[in-house]
Amino acid sequence: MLGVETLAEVRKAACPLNCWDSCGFNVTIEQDRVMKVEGDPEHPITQGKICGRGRMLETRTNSTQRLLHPLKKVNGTFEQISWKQALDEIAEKFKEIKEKYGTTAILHSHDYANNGILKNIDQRFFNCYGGVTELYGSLCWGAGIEAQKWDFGNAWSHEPDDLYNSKNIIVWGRNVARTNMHFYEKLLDVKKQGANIYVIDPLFNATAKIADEHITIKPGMDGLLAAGVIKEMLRLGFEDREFIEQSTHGFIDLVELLASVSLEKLSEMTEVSSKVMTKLAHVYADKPTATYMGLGLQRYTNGGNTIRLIDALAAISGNIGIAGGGANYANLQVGQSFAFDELTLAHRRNDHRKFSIMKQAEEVLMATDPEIKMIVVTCGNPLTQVPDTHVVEKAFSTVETLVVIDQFMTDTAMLADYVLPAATAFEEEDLYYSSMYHHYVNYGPKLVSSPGEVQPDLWIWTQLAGRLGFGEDFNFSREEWLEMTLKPLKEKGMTLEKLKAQHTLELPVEKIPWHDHKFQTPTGKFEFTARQKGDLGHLTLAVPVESKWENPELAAKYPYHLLTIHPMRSNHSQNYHLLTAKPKVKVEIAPNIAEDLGLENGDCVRVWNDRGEVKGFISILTKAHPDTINIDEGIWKRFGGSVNQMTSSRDSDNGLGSTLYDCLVNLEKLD
Ligand SMILES: Nc1nc2c(c(=O)[nH]1)N[C@H]1C(S)=C(S)[C@@H](COP(=O)(O)OP(=O)(O)OC[C@H]3O[C@@H](n4cnc5c(=O)[nH]c(N)nc54)[C@H](O)[C@@H]3O)O[C@H]1N2
Ligand SMILES: Nc1nc2c(c(=O)[nH]1)N[C@H]1C(S)=C(S)[C@@H](COP(=O)(O)OP(=O)(O)OC[C@H]3O[C@@H](n4cnc5c(=O)[nH]c(N)nc54)[C@H](O)[C@@H]3O)O[C@H]1N2
Ligand code: SF4
Ligand SMILES: [Mo]
Repeated sequence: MLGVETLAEVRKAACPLNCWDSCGFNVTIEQDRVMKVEGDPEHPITQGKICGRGRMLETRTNSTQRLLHPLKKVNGTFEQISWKQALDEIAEKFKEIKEKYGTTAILHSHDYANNGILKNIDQRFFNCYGGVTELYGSLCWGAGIEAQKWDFGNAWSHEPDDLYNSKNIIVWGRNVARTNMHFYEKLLDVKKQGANIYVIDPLFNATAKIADEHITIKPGMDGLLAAGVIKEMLRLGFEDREFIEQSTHGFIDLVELLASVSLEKLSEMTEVSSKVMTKLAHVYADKPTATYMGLGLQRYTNGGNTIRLIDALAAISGNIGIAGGGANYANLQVGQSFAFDELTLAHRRNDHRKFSIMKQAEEVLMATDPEIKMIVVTCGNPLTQVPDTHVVEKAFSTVETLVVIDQFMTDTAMLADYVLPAATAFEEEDLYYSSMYHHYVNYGPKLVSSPGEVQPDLWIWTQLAGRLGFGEDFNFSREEWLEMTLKPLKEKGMTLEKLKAQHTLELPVEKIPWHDHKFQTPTGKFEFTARQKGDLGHLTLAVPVESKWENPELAAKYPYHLLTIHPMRSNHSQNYHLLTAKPKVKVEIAPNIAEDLGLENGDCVRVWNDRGEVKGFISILTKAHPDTINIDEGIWKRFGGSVNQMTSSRDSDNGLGSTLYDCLVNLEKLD
């Protein structure tokens, strides 16, 4: 055994997954093979603990299901071809399309499956090519980011350890124990020290179990709950007058809005008692109170307004810019630390067109001048992840040429004309960060060789650039690329060399954002009314489109509210095919639905609406808001998915977010 042990080596690395936590890893390697992925105990935030998705990266890397060679679809079946043939043919298409239709006849459809900074080089490629049709908005966090830009001028959060300064912590629509495990660890810690934790969520999730109080709410109604709490704070005289008078704009509009509705009406609509609203008014007044919002609560047609009303609550209670407070949603300061312009060369494009990420499929089908002739997919699986799957499938299967770069034969790859096999994170060097939670950047070295003919995305772009005549724009070593991204940090003493030696570096961010009350809005103040947005800039009491208040007929036909939250053991669609041979669709229902329909655990059911249907097996939740159903997102079509058969491609009130959870359905038992 001794001989075997000496062959193994433990190297520090970083998690590449699109996740709040951006963990540091210790990876065991033996004979050019990843053996085990564990947490790095020396990482300042993640401190040696990682989740199952991180550990599964070993399985993903070593899986026999990996794509190993370039593939081309010929007469409906995939044939293995050489890289030379694949790249020559794809480059030829690029040239032909540019000549005949213009560069925007190509759509770049992508998401952020890998947080490596060099993954953004695909944008450099498309810009140097001349500028293609790109996506705007985000399925993930778009409505909330835009909302905070209107209110504060930017979306910044407090540093993780500021939690130790909070007296009260409101976890608002964030499934912390499942999606943000190091924040959960800290919550356990501060709870021991006496902080009070409140969880506001339609589902009684694992975080609710450790809360002092779980507040259940009708999905999509959180803005109205915040309005009720503000109303109570004003009635009780709890508002921070000094902050409101000196550092905010548009307070009078908010007061007028709240005068137009009674607390009883807000209670009826949110399905939260007015007593709870009064209680929360006391909690917000008992400073410092920190608000930690999740992304679940803004995936609604009223999502931007929801986040803005919660921001307003944090503001009027004087919890902005103070230690232990904050309206914490995301932390764009992290991403803003790097040199993206230099990496992506946006100025090089001559032509440009933008499609909404939510409605990309409809836009492809409707596009004229020019029509979309080719779609290139990177770091995404739109067939399972983009709403309204039927339309997505139609658009992606009718386009003349579909190129998918991925590690596995996903639902999207199945439709492709060319599938190019991409490396995993352990097979290439990169820097990893996340703008969601903490402010450390991690270094991920290349640890093992790729199997088969697999190549990193960067190699693919470099090869194509060479064939298209802008190879010199890609003539850099990995080291040079990485140094390019770190340029703005160099003067602060943060170099690639230092990062490689320390494996992680703390980025220079504001730890307590807005402590000087200087906001990045047009007025320089916190804006209850976003001055430059006209009518849209006013707060409203909007509710989800798919609700009995907006659409009683639809609600009569489809009485249940469908959530499709993030799965425990997979990052979106990435792990289901590796977890078991036959993953099952689990339909979680509130106890009242089981009672009303006489359902038992394990019953086979159909869930449907006008857009589509999914079949699965019942699991009755012990506690959940009445009439609520959840099916975790991410399941592939071949396993009975995707839940996005039923979701809508509408966008949020501010145009930049998805409305994935704004979804009514019906449910019936099958024999
Ligand atoms: N295990 C796991 N972790 C992940 C991911 C994953 O796929 N799997 N994905 C990562 C990514 S990309 C993201 S964006 C984050 C997302 O992280 P989260 O925001 O934590 O996750 P979501 O699943 O989007 O939803 C979070 C919570 O919102 C609640 N919710 C839904 N609608 C409402 C509402 O109207 N009001 C309130 N108050 N609550 C509501 C849900 O019940 C759920 O508890 O997670 C990251 N971490
Ligand atoms: N119904 C519903 N839908 C949702 C959500 C929801 O909560 N409910 N959540 C939304 C959210 S928050 C998000 S962030 C999106 C996520 O949407 P996606 O990012 O499309 O989802 P993933 O399943 O992570 O798919 C990423 C694909 O990229 C591949 N990949 C991984 N690493 C690399 C790489 O380095 N290079 C290349 N070329 N490919 C790689 C993976 O193998 C995988 O097939 O989904 C959204 N869709
Ligand atoms: S998925 Fe998130 S929590 Fe899990 S190891 Fe990666 S960064 Fe950490
Ligand atoms: Mo996301």
